[in-house]
Amino acid sequence: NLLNLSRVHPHRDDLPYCPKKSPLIAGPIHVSFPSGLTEAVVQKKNPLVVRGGRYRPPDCEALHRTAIIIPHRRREHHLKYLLYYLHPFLQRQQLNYGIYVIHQAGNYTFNRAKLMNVGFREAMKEEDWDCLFFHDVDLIPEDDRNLYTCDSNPKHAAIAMDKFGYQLPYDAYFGGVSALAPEHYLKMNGFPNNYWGWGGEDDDIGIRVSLAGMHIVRPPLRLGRYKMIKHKLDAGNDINPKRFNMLAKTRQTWKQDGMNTVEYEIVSKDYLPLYTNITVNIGTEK
Ligand code: BGN
Repeated sequence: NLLNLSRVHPHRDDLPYCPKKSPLIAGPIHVSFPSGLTEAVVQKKNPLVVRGGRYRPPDCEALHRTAIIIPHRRREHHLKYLLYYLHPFLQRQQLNYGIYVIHQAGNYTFNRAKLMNVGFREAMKEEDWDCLFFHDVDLIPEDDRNLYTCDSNPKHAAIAMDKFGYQLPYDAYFGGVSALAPEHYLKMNGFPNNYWGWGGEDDDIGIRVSLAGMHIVRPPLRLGRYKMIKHKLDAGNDINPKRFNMLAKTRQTWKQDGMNTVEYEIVSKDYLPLYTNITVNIGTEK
């Protein structure tokens, strides 16, 4: 059982709990992409972040433990900016947090949702996280009142992206950044493993939420704002032509494909200064 495997985080008795509402939250963030940014600069600006990209507030015991799961391949440039904004953002929210980058090994077609399943399992082995944020590498939150904590139902956080005119593109949209408690994740059998290439997997995940008897919650539109780092469709992430057919069958497939069937091999796990890097071989389409 995944949840039993996780280590229970000991409470630091000497510290009071953090307040319900962090006094460090500042509201809107001006997001720009300074040239010449390096990971060394990000490290310098975040002296309390420790090995593996972990942090706990220094003067209070956090009320929430959030893991950030970032599926990744050949987007180092984006990752650097995300880390630059995300570390201070999470610290202002007084969270106990860890950042996991799940790096797909090899050149085979990208599989975002399967990488998320890997991230869930590997992160839960390390810590009793009470919330997981599944986070695209190219989305920067623009307001720190958009709390990186979980709700009683799965939460869609990236609801107002600049590329969609700061509106939800369609009612069922569940892409970009979403937050699930471990119980939610297991209840919906995690995410699908068989969406190779761009598109549809986030819609499948949204359908799973309702098939598992839950519903999507969202922060207010003025807070769930994100700036997307501009880029072209990546090589190795072609549009998935099968996505329409697959989506039509989610109701029949979700219990047979997901967390209960995910197979992969860890290639390496590195506790880097700003994040835990997990390189994984997730195989190829069957
Ligand atoms: C949708 C995609 C999502 C994507 C959003 C926003 C599909 C499935 C066929 C209906 N869904 O159209 O995956 O996140 O656009 O770009 O392609």
